Formats: sequence, structure tokens, C-alpha cells
Amino acid sequence: MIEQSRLKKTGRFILEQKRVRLMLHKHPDGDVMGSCLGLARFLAAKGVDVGVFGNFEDRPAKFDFLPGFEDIVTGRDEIGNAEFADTLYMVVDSTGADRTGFAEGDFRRQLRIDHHIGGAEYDDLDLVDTSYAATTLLIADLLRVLDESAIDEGVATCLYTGLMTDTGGFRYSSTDAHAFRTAAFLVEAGADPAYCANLVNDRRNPQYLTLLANAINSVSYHEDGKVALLLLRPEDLPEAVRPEFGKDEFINLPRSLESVRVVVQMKKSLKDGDWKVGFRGKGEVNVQAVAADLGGGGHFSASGCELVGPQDETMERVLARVAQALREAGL
Ligand SMILES: [Mn+2]
Repeated sequence: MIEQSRLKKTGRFILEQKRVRLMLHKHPDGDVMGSCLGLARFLAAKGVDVGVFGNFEDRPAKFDFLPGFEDIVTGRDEIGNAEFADTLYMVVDSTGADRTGFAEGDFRRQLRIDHHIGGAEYDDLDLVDTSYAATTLLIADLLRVLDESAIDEGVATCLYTGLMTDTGGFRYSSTDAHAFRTAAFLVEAGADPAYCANLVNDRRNPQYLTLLANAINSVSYHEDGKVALLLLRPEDLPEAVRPEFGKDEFINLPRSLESVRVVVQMKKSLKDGDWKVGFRGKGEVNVQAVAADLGGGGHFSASGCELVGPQDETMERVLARVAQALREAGL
């Protein structure tokens, strides 16, 4: 946990800024959406010129109920433009500007608010602490120190949604008393748990079940069933369903099997030979170290990386590193 005095110092610094831009990471999840939109709404009410940048096309529609969703822009016209040189750019819920789709050299003034292991250090005022179950949880602490009464229904909805999604609906090993206490505060401030859960989870189209069936059929088991591997490729889907490829998460499905200690998901990108690889553990195996060795990062029990190479070679490489991690965990 970050001390109140430290939160206050960074918070006051942000409020003093002329212009603040919050940057979503690529493949935005509920935590980064809730963090950026919640913080933006709070700062705007305080008179700060604030905006949210997402330098990519895949805006996840399931978060379209969060206030400010429609105002997200790419930011390409501002980044690197001398006219905006005094902007404070905030890297939120990710390890560095490289995760935002912009290049590190594009910014003069940066600050990072995050709960991931390692990553860039931009400023003494950065707020990075891996003990938070979600970045939205850290931001809730920050905003409560600054002005609790300014957390309106909209801000609370954003922050609650990030907390709910990053804890897997308050089920992951990161879920602690602080997460529940903050959830209770956010509900009192106007967040509606059933509304948020329903809009995030229960608005799928029928193609979803085809994607789900494909994901289940793709599972293979390794290391005596301790590792389950999902192999997701657009070419395995009927043509009509392919546009939906990659929009849903299936990596947690095999996690529910008792024998499975680590889930690996290899998702083929539309560009041939590029793989997005995800790892999930159950609190025993350090999948953060696995991803870090392969050029990625994340958390102890949830991580990912991007690899380039032929399918079989990539799979072998990934499984060998996971097998090593299992041995290191004594499994
Ligand atoms: Mn997060």
C-alpha cells in the first residue's frame, strides 16, 4: 500500500497540471479503461484539461457504458506536436509507454500509475505498487485522499468496473480486504454491481458460442495434465465468425480443472507467425517470470508476451519454459 502523504503529493502535482493525457495500453481491459476514464472524469470536474488516448483501433465495446468512452481519441495529432510539449502524459496500468502503442521517445513529461512488476520509472512521483489488486484500486485511494466527495456515480462506476474485472469478479488471489472495502465505498458512491457485471459479461452475440466451442476443442494437455494449452487461430473458425476472433477471453476456462496448474494460451495474430501468448497460474507457479524470460511481463499468476515464429517451434519454446517454472515451484 502507498502512504497517504505520497498519494497526496502525486495527486496535488497532477491537479496542478495545465494539460494531462491518460494513455490506455494496447488490448485495453476493464482495469485500464476504468482507471483512465474514472481519473479523467475526476480531473475534468476539478478543471484540469484532460483526455484519454488509445493509439489503436480495438476499443472494447463491452465497456461502452463507462462515462467518457465516446471521447477516447488516438492522440496521434497531439503526440510529438511541439504545441503540446508541456502536457503530462500518464502511463496507466502498464509497464511503460511502449505498451501504449506510442514510442518511448514521443513524450517529454511522463508519470506512471500501475500495479505491474518492473517496468519504466519516469518520475519520483510515479505511483507503482504491486500489492494493489487493480490499478483502479490504487486510483480510488488516490482520489479519496484528494477529495472523496468528488467521486460521483460516474467515477465510482469506472473504478468499480476495473476492480471487478481485474479480480475476476473478486475471485483471484489478489483479492483482499482492501479490495472489498473499496468496492463497498464505490457502491455507496453510486456504482451498481449487477449493472456493471451484466454490461461487461452478458451482452454477447451468438457467434460467441462458436468461438467458445473452438477454444474448448483447441485445448491440449502437457506435463501430465498440469499444463493446458489453448491454441486459437482465425483459420479454425467459420468465415462468418472470424471478424469476432480475439474479442473474447477463454484463457480462464481450463483453469477450473483440478489437475491444471498453468494455462497457456497461444493466440495467432492476423499477421502470420505472430503470437500473443498468455499465462495463468493458481498462485503456485510464477508465470510472471515465464513471460519476462520471453520478453513480456505481468503478475505472478497472470502474464503475457508476444512471440514471432512458426507454430510448433513457438509452442515448444513456451512449454519448455513453463515446465521449468513447474519444477521451480516443486510441482
Ligand atoms: Mn490491471
